[in-house]
Amino acid sequence: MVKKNINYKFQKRIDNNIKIEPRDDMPDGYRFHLIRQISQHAHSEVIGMQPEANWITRAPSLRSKKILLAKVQDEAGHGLYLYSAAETLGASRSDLINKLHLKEAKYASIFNYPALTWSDIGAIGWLVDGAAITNQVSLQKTSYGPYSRAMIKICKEESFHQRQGFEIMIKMSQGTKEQKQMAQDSLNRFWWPSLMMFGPHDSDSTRSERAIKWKIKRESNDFLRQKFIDKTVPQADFLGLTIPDKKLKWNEKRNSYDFGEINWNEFWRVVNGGGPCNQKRINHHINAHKDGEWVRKALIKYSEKYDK
Ligand code: BYC
Repeated sequence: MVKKNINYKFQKRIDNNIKIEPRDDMPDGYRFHLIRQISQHAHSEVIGMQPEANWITRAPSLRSKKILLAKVQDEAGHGLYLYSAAETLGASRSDLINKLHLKEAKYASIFNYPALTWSDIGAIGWLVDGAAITNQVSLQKTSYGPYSRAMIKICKEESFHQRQGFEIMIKMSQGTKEQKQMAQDSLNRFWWPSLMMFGPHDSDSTRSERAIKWKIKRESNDFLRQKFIDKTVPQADFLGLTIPDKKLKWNEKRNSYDFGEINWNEFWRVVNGGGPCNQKRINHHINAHKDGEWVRKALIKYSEKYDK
């Protein structure tokens, strides 16, 4: 009876768009759903540093090196805001990281694809950050206060990241024939995995129903994917590049683009650990985490000594 009452009151707050804060009563299901999503989001930010960091030493100019360095640092910051938001729900950061290392927690499938050329760094900024912003703008209105506030700050930085990527794509596509070909090749490889970032079709999205009821998610996977396609196709036209989808066509009636079927077998294979770089990404994270152990120990000692 008491539990029923809590759930009723809670849903009423959600329906009235009142943010839920860490000390408020909340159903266990809401808490666990958020810890799962926020921690996976945090893992994505941190694992997402790897393909880009791979190019810091090879950036073609000092200017592009400084910008890329700042972007990769921003991603680490996003991870920190998000782990902190998960901690406000009672999760422990070391547990969350442990789950990542044991492959019990997911992170965005896109980061299991390699960044092979400099123009891949452009495509990542343009498409991957572009897709991430489309999703995260809607998450700014998520029902959990700390997550929603983290999203506001993250979106400001992500829009700079998207422009960094688009600037590289402009340079490459207006460069030599070979450079334009490199830009096209990056678009060919990153287009479909970027569409997969939005998750499975709504009909296969097991988490959506509760997430939408609790206003954790404000828009569905398919809605956001369509929004991203509609805004990105004109950008590809501007670059003079071709989106690798023969079925892509403007639909007057829907006022949107129709597009081809995503390879869902590939999506689930990559999500479940079978992508080109899954093992490499996790190994790298495990090693970096071990290397950083002395820093964590030193911080604990310092706080035992001085933070009384
Ligand atoms: N990759 O029921 P569904 C960035 C999983 S990083 C892997 O639709 P949900 C950046 C899903 O977790 C930005 N797994 O789930 C960083 C679920 O698995 P479990 C990353 C995926 O949660 C560095 C199952 O499939 N953004 O910007 O309702 C450099 C069923 O799916 C994926 C976020 O994390 C996927 N693509 O919806 C550059 C946004 N899709 O947990 C850029 C926050 C689905 O049941 N997250 N799965 O085992 C979300 O908005 C939602 O969690 C999702 C999925 C839309 C991703």
